[in-house]
Amino acid sequence: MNERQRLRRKPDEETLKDAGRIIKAEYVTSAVKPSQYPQEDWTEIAFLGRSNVGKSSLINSLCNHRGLALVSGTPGKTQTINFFKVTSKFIDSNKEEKRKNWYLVDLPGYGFAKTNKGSRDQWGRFIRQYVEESKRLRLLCLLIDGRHPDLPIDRQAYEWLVSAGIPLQIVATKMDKLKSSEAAKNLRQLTAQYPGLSPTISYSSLKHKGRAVLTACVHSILMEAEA
Ligand SMILES: Nc1nc2c(ncn2[C@@H]2O[C@H](COP(=O)(O)OP(=O)(O)OP(=O)(O)O)[C@@H](O)[C@H]2O)c(=O)[nH]1
Ligand SMILES: [Mg+2]
Repeated sequence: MNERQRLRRKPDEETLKDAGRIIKAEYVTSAVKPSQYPQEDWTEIAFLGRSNVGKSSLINSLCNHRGLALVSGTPGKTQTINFFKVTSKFIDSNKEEKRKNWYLVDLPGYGFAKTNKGSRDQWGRFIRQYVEESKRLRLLCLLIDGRHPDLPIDRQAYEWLVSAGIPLQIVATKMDKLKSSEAAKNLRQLTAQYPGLSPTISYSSLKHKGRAVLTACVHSILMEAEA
């Protein structure tokens, strides 16, 4: 784990209050190779996780935009790298209001059992190429189902991303499905086994819980990118 990936503190109330909000989000393009990536020089923040982990739901919840990313009952829906232009409004370190455009990058999910070997290899190539070639990727949010904190496939993804040197934030999804004692235990486990920029963020897209904390995390990266 390098300096950019080190564990930080959980944001306090003051930070959350000034965290700002996402005021606009729209789909821009889908890509399967670098020549198709959009060209604007905006910070990119990517979202990745096992297929069906709740990635599209979380993107819609975070951006407060139902229908932005396609939610489905059939795993393996997202097969391309999808770029969304997002506009955020937040208070910067000088207490001034700022608007900033960035790309939210929706990466195809991994571990879909029915995917054949050809598609799995293609998945690896897409992601590897994106992660290794994108010059503007500043944070990758790795989504892990809060009910299943120790799946080997998530460990593999985590270890590969750490070795690729990308700053990571772990986000536990579908937390509304857990009792509070189990939720606390699984969050502790996730933070201990998968260190990231800050402790694992607990998220429920159904209840929009965790949105302020994740927004604060994303906006702190945008502010840093500006500095
Ligand atoms: N209860 C609950 N259900 C959720 C939550 N997030 C997602 N789901 C459900 O989980 C299923 C998969 O959600 P998606 O958001 O499509 O998951 P995905 O990771 O984008 O899936 P693929 O793109 O197909 O790999 C859907 O039936 C969602 O309604 C959540 O926070 N709480
Ligand atoms: Mg999806």
